[in-house]
Amino acid sequence: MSFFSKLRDRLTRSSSQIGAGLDEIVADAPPAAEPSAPAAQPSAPAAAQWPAASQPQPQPGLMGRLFARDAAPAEPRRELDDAMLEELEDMLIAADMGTDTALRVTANIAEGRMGRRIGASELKQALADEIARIMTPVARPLPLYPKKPQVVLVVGVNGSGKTTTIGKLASQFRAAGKTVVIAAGDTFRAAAVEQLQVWGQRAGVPVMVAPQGSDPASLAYDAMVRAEAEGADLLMIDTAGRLQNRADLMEELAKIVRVIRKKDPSAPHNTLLVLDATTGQNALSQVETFRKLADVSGLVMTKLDGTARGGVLVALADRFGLPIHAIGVGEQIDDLDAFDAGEFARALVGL
Ligand SMILES: Nc1nc2c(ncn2[C@@H]2O[C@H](COP(=O)(O)OP(=O)(O)OP(=O)(O)O)[C@@H](O)[C@H]2O)c(=O)[nH]1
Ligand SMILES: [Mg+2]
Repeated sequence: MSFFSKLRDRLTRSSSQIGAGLDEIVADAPPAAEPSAPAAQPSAPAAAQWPAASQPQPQPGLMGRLFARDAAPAEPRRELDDAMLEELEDMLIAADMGTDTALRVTANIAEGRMGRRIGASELKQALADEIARIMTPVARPLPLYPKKPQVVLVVGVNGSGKTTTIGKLASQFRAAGKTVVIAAGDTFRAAAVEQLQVWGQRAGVPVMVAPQGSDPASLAYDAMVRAEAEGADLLMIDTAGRLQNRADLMEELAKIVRVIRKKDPSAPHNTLLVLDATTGQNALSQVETFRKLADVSGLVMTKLDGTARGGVLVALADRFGLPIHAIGVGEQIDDLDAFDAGEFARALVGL
């Protein structure tokens, strides 16, 4: 199955929330003003009514005309007014797109469409276009440099998917002919080392480990020495998950970076922040915190399968503009792929 089909299948909770939300908003049109209708209409604000009364025949949009040719039943339409925009905004905020982004996206959709009767397909397409426009500049695969070893430091809060992402990336780089070394920088949990060793075996990549409780910074340094000696293309350093509010753990991360730089002042060449899509808006504060400590160069968003909070990726792109290198849609080795803005936008709105 192609990654896009998988994305479309697995993004269902986000896309059904947004897609169904758009259908509902259009279906939720205030009752058309009839000459005999009573003056008081509790559900429709006054502003929503004025054009309805003078509206001539509904103008089908391009999509409407295309579908009409197939003699499909006419798609429900609703006149785009302030009330409808407000519903759209609320729906996008509920889908974790963030208030600022939702406002801007809604304003752009309104442009040139106010007062027109539009159907859900036009609305979905317009939303997908807006999302793709925000996401296209950040859709950039992990850059590869001629520098050997290229040091990739992977950071993030507990359970965000760091270790899994390293396993998936290592296996993909290996398949692309790169030599990779992994450093198991999570020296707190024995299980973490075992987990990485399993991924290493699957990917056919050596995993450097250190005794439990030892200093992860010194393991990182040793791993750099080894990767250099072996002429490896990439060194991926896993780190222990850390809560944003644990100053000691955050300081430890800063130390890893300092020690790596003693060996190579230009390292780490990439600092990947792994974010769990199911955390929704909290991902935004994670980016802020980790950026202060480590020079975060790009993001990986995991667990887009089975969450209705996929909209957070749009908020992240809009707010920080950090490259999104890859997205994860499952636990298997091939459930991670480069981020494609257009595919993501279409999948997210349920097109
Ligand atoms: N459904 C789904 N699960 C994922 C994805 N990525 C990771 N996981 C799962 O999330 C859980 C945590 O992943 P890990 O890779 O161990 O996370 P971590 O950031 O290394 O965790 P700590 O080392 O404890 O901080 C595991 O059960 C993974 O299988 C994904 O894209 N989709
Ligand atoms: Mg881990």
